[in-house]
Amino acid sequence: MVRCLELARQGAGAVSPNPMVGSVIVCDGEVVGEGYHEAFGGPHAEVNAIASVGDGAVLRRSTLYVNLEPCSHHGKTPPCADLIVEKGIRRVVIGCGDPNPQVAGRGVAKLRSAGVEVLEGVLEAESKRLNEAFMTSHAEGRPFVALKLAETLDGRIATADGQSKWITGDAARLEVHRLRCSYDAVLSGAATIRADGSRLTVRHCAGRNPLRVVLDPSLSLSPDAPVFGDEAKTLLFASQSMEGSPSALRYAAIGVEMVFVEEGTGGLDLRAVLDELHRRQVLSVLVESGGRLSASLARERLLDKLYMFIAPKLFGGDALASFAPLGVSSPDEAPAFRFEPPRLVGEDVLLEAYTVR
Ligand code: AOF
Ligand code: ZN
Repeated sequence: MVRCLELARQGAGAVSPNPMVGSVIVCDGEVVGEGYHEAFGGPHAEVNAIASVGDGAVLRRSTLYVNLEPCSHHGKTPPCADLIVEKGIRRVVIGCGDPNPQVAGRGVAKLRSAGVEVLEGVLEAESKRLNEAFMTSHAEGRPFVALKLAETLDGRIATADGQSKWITGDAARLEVHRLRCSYDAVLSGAATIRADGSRLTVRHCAGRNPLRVVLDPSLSLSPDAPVFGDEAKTLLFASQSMEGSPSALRYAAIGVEMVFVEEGTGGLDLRAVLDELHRRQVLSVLVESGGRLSASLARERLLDKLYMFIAPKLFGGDALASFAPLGVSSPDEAPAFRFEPPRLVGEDVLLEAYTVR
């Protein structure tokens, strides 16, 4: 199963909105075949693994390992559960169930009713974690939302003068670009984009550019801003009241796609933004923004994960905090997180934390 997960990861950045899946075939204690889901719309992991074993007699004596329940539906490809039965594979070992309502247990049921021995839940937590975006998208009906912060030891993202370049070092910057590749979308607000001259593209490593999502309620950014450059697609969210305005027409003229949503108290209605991204099959969003948007996401309990790059520096209490006021009066009201083991990235520390709900 460890090898399945390793294989599955090779599909990162190429399979969304489908899950990352790897499969290994074992006969008499030896790996005789393997495969993974390589591209969206392409053959599933199980199909590739089975195809890699030429000999039908070997398959009939083998166990198939896969990190996600085999599918039972006719999608862009025929059901993998049927293929497994047809090939006479006797035993299947599964990492975790498939939350896709078209599958959701039916894959396992199909296998069992055909007499295949099925073992479920092997490295289940690791399997769910690998596809956390796919899982959240099905379970919550919205994208998985991660917030990236580059801050000082005292939780500051800019000096009192508003300077934020550069808090963390080169290694952290490279790591952020790697993160961008693995997310379907990168989201930021107009003020941060203006202050940083952000492009929100992947430049320090090889990989595809995610969709850029810009929140600019009053369409204040210039259409010439680097974030609208044509090296990646940008989706611009603005307030409903801007629809048909002269500024909106200027963006339309340069081919930037706009979505108009209602405005709440602290800016655009974030649930409406996430709803729209979900409709567009965006499974995961990496937010790289300022303290106001970070606080709104935390307040509305929309954060699934934090990536905090912490620089060994102090800016002090007059500098800009990573979160605007949250209105937490007692510790038990605070949004709470669970740390992953910390990791040194160059001279900085990367703390990953998951929301505890
Ligand atoms: C994959 N790759 O290796 C497995 C998947 O539209 P389709 O036919 O490609 O089906 C997509 C669904 O199939 C997907 O949402 C998931 O529920 C299931 N399993 N998908 O893309 C794979 N095993
Ligand atoms: Zn399948």
